[in-house]
Amino acid sequence: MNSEVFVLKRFIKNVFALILSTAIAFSSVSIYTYADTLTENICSDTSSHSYDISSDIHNSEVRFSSANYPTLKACADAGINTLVVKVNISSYQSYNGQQPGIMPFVSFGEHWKNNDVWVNVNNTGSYEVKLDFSSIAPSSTETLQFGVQIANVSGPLTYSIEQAYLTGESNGSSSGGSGSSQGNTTHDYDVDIEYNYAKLLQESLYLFDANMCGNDVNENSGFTWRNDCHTYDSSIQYNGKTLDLSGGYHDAGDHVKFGLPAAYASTALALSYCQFPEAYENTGLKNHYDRIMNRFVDYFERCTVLDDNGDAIAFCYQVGEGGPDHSYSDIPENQPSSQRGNAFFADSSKPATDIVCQTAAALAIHAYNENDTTAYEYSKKLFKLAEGFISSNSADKLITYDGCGGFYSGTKWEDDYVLAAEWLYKYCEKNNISDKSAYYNAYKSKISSLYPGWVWSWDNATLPVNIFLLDSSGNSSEVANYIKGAVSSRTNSEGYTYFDSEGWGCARYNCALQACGLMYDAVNGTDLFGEWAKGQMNYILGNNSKHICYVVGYNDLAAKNPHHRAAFGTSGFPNGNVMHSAVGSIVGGSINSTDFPDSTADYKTSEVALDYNASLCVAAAGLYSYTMKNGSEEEKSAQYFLDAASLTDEMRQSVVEKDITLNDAKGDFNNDGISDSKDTAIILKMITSAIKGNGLGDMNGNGIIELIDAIKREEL
Ligand SMILES: [Ca+2]
Ligand SMILES: [Ca+2]
Ligand SMILES: [Ca+2]
Ligand SMILES: [Ca+2]
Ligand SMILES: [Zn+2]
Repeated sequence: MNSEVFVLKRFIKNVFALILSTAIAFSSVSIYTYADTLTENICSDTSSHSYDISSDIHNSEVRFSSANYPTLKACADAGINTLVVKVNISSYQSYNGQQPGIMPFVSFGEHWKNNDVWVNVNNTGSYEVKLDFSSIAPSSTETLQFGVQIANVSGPLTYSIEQAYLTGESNGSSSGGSGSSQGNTTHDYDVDIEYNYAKLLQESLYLFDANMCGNDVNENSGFTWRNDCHTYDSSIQYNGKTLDLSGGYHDAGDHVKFGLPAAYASTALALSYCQFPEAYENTGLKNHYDRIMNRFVDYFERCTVLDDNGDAIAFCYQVGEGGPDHSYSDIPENQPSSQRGNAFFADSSKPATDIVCQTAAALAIHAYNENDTTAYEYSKKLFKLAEGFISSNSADKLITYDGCGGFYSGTKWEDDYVLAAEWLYKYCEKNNISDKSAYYNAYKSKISSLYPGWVWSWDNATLPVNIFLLDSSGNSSEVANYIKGAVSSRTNSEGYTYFDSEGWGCARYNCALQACGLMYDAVNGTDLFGEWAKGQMNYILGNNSKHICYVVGYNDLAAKNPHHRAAFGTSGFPNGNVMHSAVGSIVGGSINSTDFPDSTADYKTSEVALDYNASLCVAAAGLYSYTMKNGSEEEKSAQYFLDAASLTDEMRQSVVEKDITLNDAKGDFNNDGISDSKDTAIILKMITSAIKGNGLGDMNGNGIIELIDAIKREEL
């Protein structure tokens, strides 16, 4: 695995907002109102301007304002929903080999939003860019500016704005208000698939078994192919204290224990049970859920460093590092401590307010669900630790990238802070604890500025914070508006709604958007998103033009080559010869199913991860509940979970027993094109692990995997 190619892993494009303080801006304010009142010119200065963009800025932006439409609310009231800008670029250079591009945007209060619209610039000339901003905070009364940013350029840059205007042109295609339901957008591809969300939920929990870490994996993982690993995490130093930070879960196909996605995954899992308890209780899955959730909680509690008074002074937000971990390319059980990397702690010198708050939220929701007083105490301690960070640092110094930069670089902590405050409040209210007023005040201090601005992810909780409001001061109706806006502007020709962050994890974001729609309905007693979510999930299960199912092991159409080193069972990228089936894990997938190669080497589309499966769990649980309430008799009867015996068989099946094309004539069992000692190692592993290879590794063809086969491979 090449560590360099992981540098931008799961990085999201809206980080451009961060660099705006250094942007160059000029403003043109003369307003011409056309006869058609829905079209308003907002730019009078069409002359060309030249800039010498210094190397540390590499972008330039122009801003406009409109006296008639000074806020997003004024736009929404008048039916204005689209910004159109024509930019003529007469000279530019790309910055550091990166792709130059143009982004139309709106800016209001502290917010900067472009709905991820980006147009590549590959030549000089004229470009027209459009931004449909109807889903962005339509009730905001903060001062509004419109603009375009030209990014990834270095000077000299010369361009003019030929035209900039506002229109109501997308009215016809944009969705209605929060009152009308979002119908199914997918097509029927006539595929014979069972749409069983109970089985889907049951299997999706097993990703957590595949990713268990510690000295008790052997006895706890549902997969026989997982064993104890990284046991040396039990002795980690922090300021003279020795901490046992073994346990928990690997992040993805790699083995680092990253803070943000673990906090997200446990938050999502706890919310799935909180909102849809029947999905676990009616299907016999509560025990498995408990085993997974308790492991997260136990790990987070041990990651919390207490002083003699029992107050939290630090929180370990990461064990292991991407660099050394990605230069190691074998199963977790064999990873030496020399390729583990360091552990990282949030404390007064390195506040990681987003991670600490998101973890506090997970613990608070778990405490609320299970009446777990210890989890509540730890949630409270972590929230207090975060409040200490906030009171002694300026707002822009409250996130650290130490150890996780380039992998999970958080951009905002206020969302996580409010999510934690909401659930601490709910726990206190349920248990008559007077501390609830402090949590209410914390919530109140931030909630009105937290507009839904991106799908729910490890970096952005603005959708869920506006679903679980404590009063009417949030942006509840904008949750529904945001989801409908995303469906209208981000749906492919097959009806699948995609979010794409540099190509990573489309299916995960799709499930997270489903999850938000289904939770919104559950909280508000509405029925806006059930049919739409069902169509999306059925697409994921194989109802698409390529007939590909993105959930490993769910059916015969399922992806067979997830990027997951433990499942590889061997070193390298054993495409086609993945040894173990990581049943239940959802791969990243692609924007269009026709672009999905099902290859271990294409990790942007094939990797699996904690946050991916947690999003899947919420959506699957929500769809189970929705179907049992609203489905036809046929749909309801398709909802059943597998009995323990058949589940065990399925879970423990090895992919090499299936119809994989083997390349064993040359002794190249991991399909990396060379026959070498790695292939011998596969034979040796098969001898000791009782995996039956259907011919794989049987060099002398006598039907038995034995030492002589390894020797024959070595003789090649
Ligand atoms: Ca053990
Ligand atoms: Ca955040
Ligand atoms: Ca090989
Ligand atoms: Ca043999
Ligand atoms: Zn491990």
